[in-house]
Amino acid sequence: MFVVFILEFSFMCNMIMAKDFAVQLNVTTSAVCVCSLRLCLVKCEVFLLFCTEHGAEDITILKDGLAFLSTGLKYPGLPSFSDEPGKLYLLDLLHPRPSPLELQIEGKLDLSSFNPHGISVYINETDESVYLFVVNHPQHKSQVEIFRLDEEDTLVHLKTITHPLLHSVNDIVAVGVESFYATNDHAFPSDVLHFLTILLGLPWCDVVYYSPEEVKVAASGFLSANGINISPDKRYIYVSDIVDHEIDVLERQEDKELVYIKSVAVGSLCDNIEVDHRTGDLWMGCHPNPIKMYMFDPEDPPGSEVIQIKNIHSGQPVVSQKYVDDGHVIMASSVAAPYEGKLLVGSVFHKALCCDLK
Ligand SMILES: *[C@@H]1O[C@H](CO)[C@@H](O)[C@H](O)[C@H]1NC(C)=O
Ligand SMILES: *[C@@H]1O[C@H](CO)[C@@H](O)[C@H](O)[C@H]1NC(C)=O
Ligand SMILES: [Ca+2]
Ligand SMILES: [Ca+2]
Ligand SMILES: [Ca+2]
Repeated sequence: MFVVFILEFSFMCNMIMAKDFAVQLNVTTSAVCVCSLRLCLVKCEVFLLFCTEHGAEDITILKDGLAFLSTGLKYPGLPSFSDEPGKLYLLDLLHPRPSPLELQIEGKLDLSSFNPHGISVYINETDESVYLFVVNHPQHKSQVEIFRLDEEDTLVHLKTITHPLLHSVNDIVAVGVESFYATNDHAFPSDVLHFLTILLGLPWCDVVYYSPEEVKVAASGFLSANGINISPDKRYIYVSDIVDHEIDVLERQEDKELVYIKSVAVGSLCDNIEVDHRTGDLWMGCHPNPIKMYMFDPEDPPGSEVIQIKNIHSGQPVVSQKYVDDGHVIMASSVAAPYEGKLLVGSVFHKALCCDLK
């Protein structure tokens, strides 16, 4: 209970200290006035994963239209409407009527405590094998699971990775069959100490590089590092510094360090980042009012917001809001993944939407 209170309080403080608090409140209350909302809403189909609603915290889509969904996250302080373990789903967007297919997991992984969070895919271009990397929190610990996709609906569990530097992992981006960059959303595993860093505005969260040969802090200086992804040319890494309301651009170096290039303000608390394979545009599922996530009230639900950044490497990146919702269609959006005119929107504990972008 104490931890829940601390988390709620920390988010309240962030919101109150945020420079654009008023604007954000407006986003939720005036949601229905935004034209793009109507356009998108009319064309969104709602997927209910299972018959109830278990969230799809992270989603990523391959170039051939296969989408992976991570569902059923249990995160301290946030609602979860299921006692069942988390599951991974596959959705074929090229199918005329896509519907989520549960992925079967083979291997030694304990499925009864499976609690999947951020995900990322790595493809070996030589033999086209697909590796799925999943942040997992059994008993609220942090570890990374690596799977290989075999046949159509089976994931073979290859490896569990734990390391003291990987203490509060939120999301990952795979850069090899056994290597990745991971964000820590807490500066310390302890909620109380983390809360203090947020309250004092200390940007002590980091991004960690992992490979079997080397594990190290690759970048630091984040208030709370959440979503992470990579540019289509693999040169840049994007990190959502969620509490700081910005997306940070970092450049990869030979020695695996990430060098800070710039930050792009997004005016919202953006969670996961997906990158359009063709255009390089960034798409984020964001939380316009996270207080409502922590103090969950079905009568006054948390809203959702999808933000896109075009031309992020230019002198003038274009930040635009592509979808907003006061929570009556989808609550707590955490990811927005584009694919050939379609957009999948997932959420921390609610459902997933499939929208047509027109
Ligand atoms: C909120 O939105 C209304 C209507 O769009 C606008 O008139 C008002 O100035 C906005 N308030 C803030 C604080 O942005
Ligand atoms: C990629 O696949 C090829 C062909 O199967 C294999 O020889 C190679 O070792 C793989 N690369 C990695 C990094 O596993
Ligand atoms: Ca991810
Ligand atoms: Ca920052
Ligand atoms: Ca996240």
